[in-house]
Amino acid sequence: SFYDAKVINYATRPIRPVTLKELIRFGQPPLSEQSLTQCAHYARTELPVRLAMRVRAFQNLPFIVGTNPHIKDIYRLYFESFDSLEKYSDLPENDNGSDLEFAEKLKDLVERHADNIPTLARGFLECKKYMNTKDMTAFLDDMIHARIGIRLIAEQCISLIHASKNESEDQRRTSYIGIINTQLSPAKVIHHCADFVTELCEFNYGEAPEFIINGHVDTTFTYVPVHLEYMLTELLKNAARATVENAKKNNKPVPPVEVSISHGSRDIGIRVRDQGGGVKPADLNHIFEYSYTTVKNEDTEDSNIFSGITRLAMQSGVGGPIAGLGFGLPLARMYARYFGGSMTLLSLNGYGCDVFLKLKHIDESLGQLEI
Ligand code: W6P
Repeated sequence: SFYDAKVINYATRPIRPVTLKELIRFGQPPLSEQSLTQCAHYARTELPVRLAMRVRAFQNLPFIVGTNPHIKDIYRLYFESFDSLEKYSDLPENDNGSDLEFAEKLKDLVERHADNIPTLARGFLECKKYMNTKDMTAFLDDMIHARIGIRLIAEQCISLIHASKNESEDQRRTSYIGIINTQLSPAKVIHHCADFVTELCEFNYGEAPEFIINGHVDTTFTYVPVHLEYMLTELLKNAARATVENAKKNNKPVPPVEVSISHGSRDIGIRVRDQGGGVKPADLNHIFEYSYTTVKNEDTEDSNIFSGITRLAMQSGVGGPIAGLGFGLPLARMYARYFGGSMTLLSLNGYGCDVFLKLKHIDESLGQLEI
């Protein structure tokens, strides 16, 4: 049809990768009309291409999977988003008269796609018998990776457009460039996440481990704060859960979780060390798989890889039972890898786990940024 041809036309265009440098370049203060125009132009031309690629990915799923109501919902959402942004893509580069209208469109897009991941998870849970794990993993990896990029572009653009429309003394003083913080303190983020996890843990178990934060606690770097918060919350939740459950099992006091920070020449390192008994060798290779969980599922004997999803969806609210290893860890690692970092788990079976989070910092090369 006419629509298919249009989607294919966009989906086969090359994409421009998103990097922290690129996102910063658009918002380098003082925020000029020109840099804003460049960001809006990038979003207007790039998002329809990326959305069209997502539409194609859904169209390439096995037919029966595409008929699942959850999956069909998300497919429709991508199609409608492509359709509503596509008309902006051919505006001339310096037509910024409609920037605010465009920013509103982007906000709507970001909000409407907020629950995509749990919805997709539910859809694939229902379709697991029609698709093998490898294809499903590849689809989800690709989808989630693309989603991170799409949201970064949209949110950076929204943020810069709004900053430019109400430029105040206040905004010029902050260390933010759009959604990026150029002076993000890992220690502060760890404290914040540890407080949240402590509350969650005390609510669920009546006790929580102490979090010890040491190493380069005064360091700062350039990063997307919400990404770091997501990764750390996920790691601290898992460390705390293993620690408390292991202590209860052995009738021992709850040992602390140690979080160490390093500022290396290439990356910021964060090591989360727990004494939660470690991960069983049989589970070790599955820890970063979608919906694999070591939490025992009481209501079903289905130990399949996707059995954790329904429970995960119920647990997503604050105060609910502490999450297992559902979508949380694979997503956290995806965020770590997005800008060239890594997340590695090492287990001392019977004692505890070390998780190494490494994030590339771009601060050294910022001076050479060509504008
Ligand atoms: C565990 C399992 C795990 C996953 C992620 C982070 C910490 C931990 N500790 O036992």
